[in-house]
Amino acid sequence: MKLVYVFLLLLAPLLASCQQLLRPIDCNAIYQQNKSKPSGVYTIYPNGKWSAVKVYCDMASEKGRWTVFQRRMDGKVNFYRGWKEYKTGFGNPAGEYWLGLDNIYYLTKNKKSELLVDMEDFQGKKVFARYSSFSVGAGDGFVLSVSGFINGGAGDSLTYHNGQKFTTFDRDQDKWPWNCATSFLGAFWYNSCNYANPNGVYRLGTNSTFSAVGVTWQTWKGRDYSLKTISMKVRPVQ
Ligand SMILES: [Ca+2]
Repeated sequence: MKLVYVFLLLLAPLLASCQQLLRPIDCNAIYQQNKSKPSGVYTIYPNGKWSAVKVYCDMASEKGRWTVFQRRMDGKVNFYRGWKEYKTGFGNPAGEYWLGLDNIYYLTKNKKSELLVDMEDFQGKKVFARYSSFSVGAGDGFVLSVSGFINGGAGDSLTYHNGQKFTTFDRDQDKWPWNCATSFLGAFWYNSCNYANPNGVYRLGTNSTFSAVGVTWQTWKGRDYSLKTISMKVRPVQ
């Protein structure tokens, strides 16, 4: 009988590593399994075996390993959505999508993580903003913690949002007397209100009718330029 226990004890670490192989928690785990895997859509398990979700893994930018949790590229998905969908996620992992606040929370919960925000304008110019520390808090606030800005040409439009709760049109948790989500037609960690509006209305570049409602990163292109692409991605710090 005792031998069986010893055997099981020896087996436990092996089983644990099999779990990791079968159910990678994020794109970093997928990369660690096979460092030559290309960028693309993969299934990850941010919170155990029942939490399978498809994501886009960026295995190229800044040495890869990134789990993309937000992506705009063609305006095919409507991002003006309510609390429930921002909590659980929506869209198409091969195209535009939002991974969900619950998943972003699980991805950053137990390990020091960093954030990369890649973006491109309609002239094909690409820049980025990187943050050496990123996490999303527990509970219905989903408070944003972001710091350690590294400039890839985009400027810092996110530090202003540090410490803020997440706001949608049907859940106002921002610092403004009105609701920033209904005023700027997005959903975000609004303060009062924003320098970045990555979940705003997809528009074709410069458009000042209804100011600042586009997919904006103000420190790069100002309030009234809506970006061609933007993606937000997270990975554990090595
Ligand atoms: Ca408010």
